[in-house]
Amino acid sequence: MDGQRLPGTSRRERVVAHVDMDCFYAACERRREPALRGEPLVVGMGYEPDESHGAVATASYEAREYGVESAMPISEALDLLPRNVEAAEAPDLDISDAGFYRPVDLDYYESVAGEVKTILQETAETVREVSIDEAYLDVTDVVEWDGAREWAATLKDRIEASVGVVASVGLAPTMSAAKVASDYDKPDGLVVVEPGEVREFFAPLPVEDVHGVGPVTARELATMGIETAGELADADPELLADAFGERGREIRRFARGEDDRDVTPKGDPKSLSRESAFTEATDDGETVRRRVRTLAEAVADRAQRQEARYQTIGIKVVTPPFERNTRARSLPGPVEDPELVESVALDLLEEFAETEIRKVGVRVSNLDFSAGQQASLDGFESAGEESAEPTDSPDTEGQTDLGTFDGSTAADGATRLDTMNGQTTLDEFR
Ligand code: DCP
Ligand code: MG
Repeated sequence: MDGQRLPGTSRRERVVAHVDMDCFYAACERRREPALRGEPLVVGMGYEPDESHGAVATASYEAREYGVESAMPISEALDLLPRNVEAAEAPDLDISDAGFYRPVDLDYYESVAGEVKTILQETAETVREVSIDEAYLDVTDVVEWDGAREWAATLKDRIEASVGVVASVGLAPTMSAAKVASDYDKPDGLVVVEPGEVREFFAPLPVEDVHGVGPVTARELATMGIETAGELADADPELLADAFGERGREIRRFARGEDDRDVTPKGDPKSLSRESAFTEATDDGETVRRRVRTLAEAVADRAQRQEARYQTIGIKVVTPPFERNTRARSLPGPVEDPELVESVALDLLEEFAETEIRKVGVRVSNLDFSAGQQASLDGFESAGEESAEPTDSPDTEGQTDLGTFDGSTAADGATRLDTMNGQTTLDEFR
């Protein structure tokens, strides 16, 4: 959630996954034109058939063997890898050393990316999308290190089977290590770096692989005799601070595998939530209720500070080992009412009386930010008609299941309703 810890709670080592699709634009082209599979394929920005202008957006791994790479001018790519159609006609060219070229079709790639992201949102509690083909997932609650490889293999299979493109996945206790891990064995990679192995994993890698180190910093580090992440990890922090300021210390920390960043969804919040784990799972109702009251207060306070009103109030209950249960209740209209957050949360919690619980959370969603804006703009009191989101579907007697507790990053507020395990699942997604 937001990384802050409440007093008396513990935080387990996180499990972060980084998912990055292999030669994504080329993979999309192959999905709709299967004859391109296994062939050298170049996707060009500004590319036109029979012309040589434009730049390479991506190249399939077969085309990369000819030296074709992203951002290269198409004219240069054509020198390395002639067009298939031309090679077929030219006596001096060998068709087996030629490739296919296609222009970029971003709308199509975005639709494919949307299918992948839907799977990711369904898989993980928190998803941070960082580009069209890349996302971080916090999967601390759904996977343990013992089962990490199998979990990632299942995710990869699911993406390939239902979307038809291949993802490389890295799992590690930090975002920066997970990113390097997903890139480590591309294509079709699956690399797990367990806690305690991060520094060893980084050590032999070039400094460019460390988060925050670009080509310029890498060149400067090289002049200081620092070429690998291991050398950066062992470098004198004062020297690094002299050369790069505070950032110098930071890249050293990243090279040592220290990275406290939390996986947080991007964009406007679609929900506000707080959660908290018990040091040991408990079935003591009063202990759990007390924690839920604290969380409800914290969430209501945050909503107030952000001038957000809410129409849905929900809880999350995690039972051992990692089973997530979410319940929510929708109100007829948006409110700002801390006492209601507490009473609804406690009410929903009753279903779990005498259940052993390891973690609880409280969330408000279906947010409406219009009140504050309108008041400050024209002094009108908002009745909430201008809600930023469409209204949630009605709750079925508290049985509504909020698919991703805090992972909704919907920019357009699209709301999907489908059925899972016989319960209504309400899943906000992009
Ligand atoms: N892209 C682009 N121009 C670049 C780099 C990338 O247009 N200079 C586009 C095309 C890629 C997509 O973004 O398909 C994703 O970028 P990646 O860096 O993830 O590259 P790929 O997915 O193509 O390859 P990889 O298998 O290395 O991830
Ligand atoms: Mg990629």
